[in-house]
Amino acid sequence: MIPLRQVWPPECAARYRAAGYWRGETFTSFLRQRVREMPDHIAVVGGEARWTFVELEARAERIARGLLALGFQPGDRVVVQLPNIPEFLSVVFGLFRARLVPVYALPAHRQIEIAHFARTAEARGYIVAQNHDGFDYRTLAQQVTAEVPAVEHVVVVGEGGDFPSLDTLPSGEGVVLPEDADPSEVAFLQISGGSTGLSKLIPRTHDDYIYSFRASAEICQLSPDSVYLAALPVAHNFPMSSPGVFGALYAGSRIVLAPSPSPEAAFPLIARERVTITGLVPPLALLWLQAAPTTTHDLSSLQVLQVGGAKFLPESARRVRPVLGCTLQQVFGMAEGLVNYTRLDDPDEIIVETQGRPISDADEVLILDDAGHPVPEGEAGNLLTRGPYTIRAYHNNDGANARAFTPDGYYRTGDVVKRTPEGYLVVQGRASDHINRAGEKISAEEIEDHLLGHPSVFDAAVVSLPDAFLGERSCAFIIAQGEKPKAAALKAWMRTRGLADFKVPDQIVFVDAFETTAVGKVSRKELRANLRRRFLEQE
Ligand code: J2J
Repeated sequence: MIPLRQVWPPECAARYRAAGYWRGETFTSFLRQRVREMPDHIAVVGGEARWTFVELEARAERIARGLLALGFQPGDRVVVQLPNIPEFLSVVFGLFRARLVPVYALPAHRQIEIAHFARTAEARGYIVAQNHDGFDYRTLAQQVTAEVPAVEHVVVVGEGGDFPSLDTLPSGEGVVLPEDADPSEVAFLQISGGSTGLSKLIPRTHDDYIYSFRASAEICQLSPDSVYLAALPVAHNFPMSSPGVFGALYAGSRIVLAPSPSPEAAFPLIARERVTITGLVPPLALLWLQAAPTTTHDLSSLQVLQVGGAKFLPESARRVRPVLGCTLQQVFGMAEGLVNYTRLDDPDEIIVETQGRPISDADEVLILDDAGHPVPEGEAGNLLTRGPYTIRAYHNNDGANARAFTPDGYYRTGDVVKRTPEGYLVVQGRASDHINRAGEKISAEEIEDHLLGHPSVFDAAVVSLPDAFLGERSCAFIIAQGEKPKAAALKAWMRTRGLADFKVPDQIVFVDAFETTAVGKVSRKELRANLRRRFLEQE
């Protein structure tokens, strides 16, 4: 087995270790530690299940043995596509125990995305739930294995049908579990928001990721008395690590998995489990603010509501304390690394007006103009960052690496921010052309590519438009060829492509032509900006 690596320069790595950011822990070793300290503490609640730390570890070990007995080899990558069910945790800790490398897909992903992750990660396995939200993932697994034959093993949580199910894995008696990982190894591959083209894979090490969620748990003041509600899909980096389910388990807190983030599903769980903290994207926070005043469920246990993934506007932010009676924490993070938080004891103005400051003193932040020079303090510029939990390279993607990282290892976030005198960041917008639809990032380019595959589409440009509820919605400007299709038909066709549903354009506008300059075609970026500006002026 050749473990995947994420390379920080040796002197940086040495500094991060000496400063105690990287402590040599792994996912397996920290779970072991909790089992020793608090074996019978309920760690995971979801559906009917209430698992103690001992049970979680025992289940993970059984899965680890079963997967190795099935034929996986340590080092193999396994795409994991599970909703918010307890098995998400037993499966991923099982993978870590077997030294297999999870690749996290969202429940919304479909054939095109999963096949892309499987190919890019060279995955040998795919673990799905039988069913979620009315969708049968076994059908998707059939399609993916037909398209990517290297995916040899599918395991289903629930009834497996043609595939083995988690409950009927071989017992693996006699299978010797491998030694624990080197903490500097890549533990898993996370999915990028995908600002250009298809999503990139983000290799995160035990050292760096555990530091980020351990420090996050401290910032959020988690303790064994805390109860974290995973309302957003746990495969997302935010509910996974900021502090998310892993930060909560690290702190010995209890995690509760909500099947959906809607007030109808989440409020009764908050009341029953006495939830103290949860995280939402802005549109869901708005729904909660709307539903809370008339709910019959007791939400008084809630101490902290985190909001992140997209900009939470100050007018909405101001309503959180009066309506929900808890502290708002703004979270501005990215799966590539850097996470900013407002602190729980910050003055209201900072909590309402800013997206927080970095986790770590070792997070290096640059705010540069387009020519690469630092902007005067307090002015808006492009955010670049490097530090003890920000990656230096994507997995297997030289082109993206050349664009996204500077030669001295800074990650170009694509976000445009200002810094306050206190060192807090205020997100102004972004330089890259993606749509942040309720926290889901959609690449304009990826959607344009699909639209161009339709016989009646001559050209397409996809832009974000402001949306009162979603924050941003996607709008496709289309030049038709031949007979102009109906917008609804075009959307329906997009739905058949095997893409996550959130990528289907919210709005379609037909235009006769795109502008060109005297010199020739304008850049796609300018074209999108112009279309967007003119459309908004007309409204
Ligand atoms: C404005 N834009 C934001 C915010 C993220 C914690 C929280 C969120 C993510 C996440 C995450 C924003 N205001 N509060 O991984 O650990 C936009 C920025 C950023 C991009 C990253 C975490 N919070 N954003 O959203 O990888 O544009 O991570 O660069 O999905 O979301 O998206 P993603």
